[in-house]
Amino acid sequence: MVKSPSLCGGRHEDGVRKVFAPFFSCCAVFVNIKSKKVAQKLSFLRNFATFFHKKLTMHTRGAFIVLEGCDRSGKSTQSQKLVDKLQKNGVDAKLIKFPDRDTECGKLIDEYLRQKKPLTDEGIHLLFSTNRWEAKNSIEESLMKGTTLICDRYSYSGVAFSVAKGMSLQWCKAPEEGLTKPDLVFLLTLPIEKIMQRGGFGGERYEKKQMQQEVIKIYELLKEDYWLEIDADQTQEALLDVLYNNSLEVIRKVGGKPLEHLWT
Ligand code: T5A
Repeated sequence: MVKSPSLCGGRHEDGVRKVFAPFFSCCAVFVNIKSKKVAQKLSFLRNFATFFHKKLTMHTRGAFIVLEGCDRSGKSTQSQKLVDKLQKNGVDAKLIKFPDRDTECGKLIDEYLRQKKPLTDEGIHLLFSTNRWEAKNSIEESLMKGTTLICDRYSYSGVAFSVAKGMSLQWCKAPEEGLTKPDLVFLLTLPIEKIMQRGGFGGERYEKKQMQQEVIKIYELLKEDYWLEIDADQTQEALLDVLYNNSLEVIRKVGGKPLEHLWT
């Protein structure tokens, strides 16, 4: 299975670093000031101390994990549950979501989605993208501090919903270029009939059968090797287990990996 989550960029790792990093630094310095002869004899100890010093001071970042899927596929429910479960198990994790309806630009998006405000397709597409650019710095700061981010929708929603309306794929991807690339994308899939039976479907602008069917097709085009398609037609508990186990694996793997950026 996976390494203990407390060792995956969590608070405990910081504690271990704080206690042992100075110790190994002292070892390295102490071994350095010994006479050449002794130092030669003890060179293995210096290498050992330096190795562990590097290991303990190496930067460990958080993972960027995105949940995508059609409307009502259960993304918000599972994103919250996943963050709760990670936190309970000692992982430094935080929930973010797009659109973020609380920013100035998010308020315009909210009015558009609730059919209170008309906008051109291009206009709303760029607003959704701006909403993500507003958060880019804080996303990267959190990840570099070791916080794992669970993100409810991201650029793939932006592209899928706009292309489903008939816009060009290339045009829609362009404003997303340079945003932080996720380490893992979960695509929650569910037959359209089941989606329509779920609570609240039909209230917002895009919650229409044909639109959602088109969105599913575009997601298929966007899939890459860091995506994992998950059958969302299962109990919330069973679904959470799948998401949690796969998230832990990625959190363990991203450790010292640099951040990458979208579609470059
Ligand atoms: N959009 C978004 C764009 O066009 N461009 C963009 O760039 C972005 C980011 C709003 C719209 O904006 C579009 C896409 C959307 O049309 P939103 O704010 O994410 O996006 O929409 P919400 O209405 O908040 O969320 P969704 O409609 O996407 O629903 P979720 O989050 O997938 O589903 P959730 O968790 O709210 O669950 C829906 C219902 O199903 C039940 C829940 O209790 C709830 O009643 N449920 C289950 N029932 C049975 N079994 C399970 N396993 C269940 N899990 C949840």
